Amino acid sequence: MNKQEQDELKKEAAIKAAGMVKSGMILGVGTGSTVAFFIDALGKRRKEDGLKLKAMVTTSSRSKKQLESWGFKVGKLSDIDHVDLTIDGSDRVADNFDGIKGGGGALTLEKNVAINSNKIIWIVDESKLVHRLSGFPLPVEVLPISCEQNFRRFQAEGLKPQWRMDNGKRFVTHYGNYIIDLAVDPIPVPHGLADYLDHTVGVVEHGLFLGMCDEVIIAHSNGKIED
Ligand code: ABF
Repeated sequence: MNKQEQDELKKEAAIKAAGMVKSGMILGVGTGSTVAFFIDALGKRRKEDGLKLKAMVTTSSRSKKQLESWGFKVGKLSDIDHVDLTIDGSDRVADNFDGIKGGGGALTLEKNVAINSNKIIWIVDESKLVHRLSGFPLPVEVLPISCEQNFRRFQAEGLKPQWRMDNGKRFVTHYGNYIIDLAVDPIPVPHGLADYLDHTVGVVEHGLFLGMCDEVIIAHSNGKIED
């Protein structure tokens, strides 16, 4: 499947998701190339159907900029009580809807929005589907103050750590942290690894989104949209 065909699939999944948003909702909008198509479709609904949301939060400055270009007012998560529905992308989705996210570096805010959302829908093309979490390095956001120690710790655990790089320098997240991508593939026991990372001092957040997603909208290469 070439990029244009993949983009077409992403667009179809995004349009279906945009149709599920109702006026009066507090909406969470994620990050990524599929979500970018979702934002355009949402903007058209605002323009053509008069969609009016009660509030909106997003998970990255690039989504915020695109939403504002459509005239949406984007608030802060700390200013709202909860999110009714969050629409986001994902890097991998397993049969049980567990996911690997954070390929774009926004995993910390993505997880904070997700954990405060009543419902989560991921929009993906079929290339993201796996039977068990695999095929994509697991992003781990780490504090700079102990990042070298944690890198060595992950190495010793056989987690195959790699620094996320950006133009020859270490990628720096919105919060001034680094990302270590763990090339462990497949992830043998996702909950076990999530628990290990949750209890590793210096780890800010990781890209294992387990038991959080309620629905996946999948665009298949045969043109079918599966919900
Ligand atoms: C985002 O969606 C990130 O977690 C992830 O990197 C991205 C992947 O989506 P896409 O393939 O559509 O860019 O939420």
